[in-house]
Amino acid sequence: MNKIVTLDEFIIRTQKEKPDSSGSFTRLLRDIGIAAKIVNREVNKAGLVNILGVEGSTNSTGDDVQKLDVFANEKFIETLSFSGEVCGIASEENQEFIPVASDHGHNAQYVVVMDPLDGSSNIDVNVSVGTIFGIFRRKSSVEGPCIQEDFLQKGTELIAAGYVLYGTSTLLVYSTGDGVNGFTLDPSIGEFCLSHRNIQMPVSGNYYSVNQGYYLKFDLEMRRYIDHCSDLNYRLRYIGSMVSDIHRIMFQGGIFLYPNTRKYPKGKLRLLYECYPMAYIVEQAGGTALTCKLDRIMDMEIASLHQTSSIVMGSKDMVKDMKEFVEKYGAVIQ
Ligand code: AHM
Ligand code: MG
Repeated sequence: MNKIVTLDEFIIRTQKEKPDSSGSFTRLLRDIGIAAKIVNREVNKAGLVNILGVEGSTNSTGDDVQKLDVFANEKFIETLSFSGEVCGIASEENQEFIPVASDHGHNAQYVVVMDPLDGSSNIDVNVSVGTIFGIFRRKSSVEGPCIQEDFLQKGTELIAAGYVLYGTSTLLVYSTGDGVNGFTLDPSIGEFCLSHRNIQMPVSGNYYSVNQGYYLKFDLEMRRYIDHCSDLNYRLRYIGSMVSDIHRIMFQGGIFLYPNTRKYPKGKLRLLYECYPMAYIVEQAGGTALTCKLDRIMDMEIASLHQTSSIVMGSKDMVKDMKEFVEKYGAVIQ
């Protein structure tokens, strides 16, 4: 029987191999794992919310029943704030970044960006949701509080990123820049255990994932590419939770698209909290992540915390095909 490798063991082991490892990054990654477990517990109880009390009300034990995305946001912020390794957090749920008080974040070198519960439309109906996170080394001096520039870094500056999928099982997938590994939560021991070592995305596949309901609002080149996917009998899968949709593609190959629409001319998904970290993981697994204008997501300049982008990512050869459609039809007046 193979020995189980827990997330904590794996993090310690792999970080020890790095010559300049101080231990603080190790502790930060472990804390993200802890926050994910706490959120997972609540996600699993979500179906009981109408029995235990309606969201926004007070339940029988006198506690406020919170919306799950608010709960997840609070838990991640709380756990990271007390870790001592983080000087600031930027969350999709908060307009501004949150500096960590100096007694907890004293000499802390990292900032975390996150979407605590992505796929929010799925929450109330028990369909998979996820957490997305990215870690940057701060730009500002460790002597003072964090500043906006610590967060407004390009995807190429990420030193780690990952996601948690709260699905049929709960998985934590992350990378520190040398491949992608996945850990499945074993509820019987309450530990994330290494289940998917060195994940490699297939170079091609036959799944495409896009909100086809917006088809008429997409630019011509995207419509032509989607027609092409349909012509080839690719299988359409769209959960409405990017983490879940990308997770399928990580293992089975495929392409995920959230193009600009008339409603969202610059795209809907947030560069900092969603696009950069997922692009980091996809690239680390051998895939490609571009905007619909064919710029590499990781190289996109960022000017504000909640900046959005169009995005197309997935299997290398499929993104290459999509590129040809943009090159062919992109300049055509519609
Ligand atoms: P959220 O952060 O508010 O949950 O929005 C992000 C989600 C993605 O996970 C998903 O791919 C997309 O929004 C779904 O949007 P739509 O319903 O417009 O297709
Ligand atoms: Mg989101």
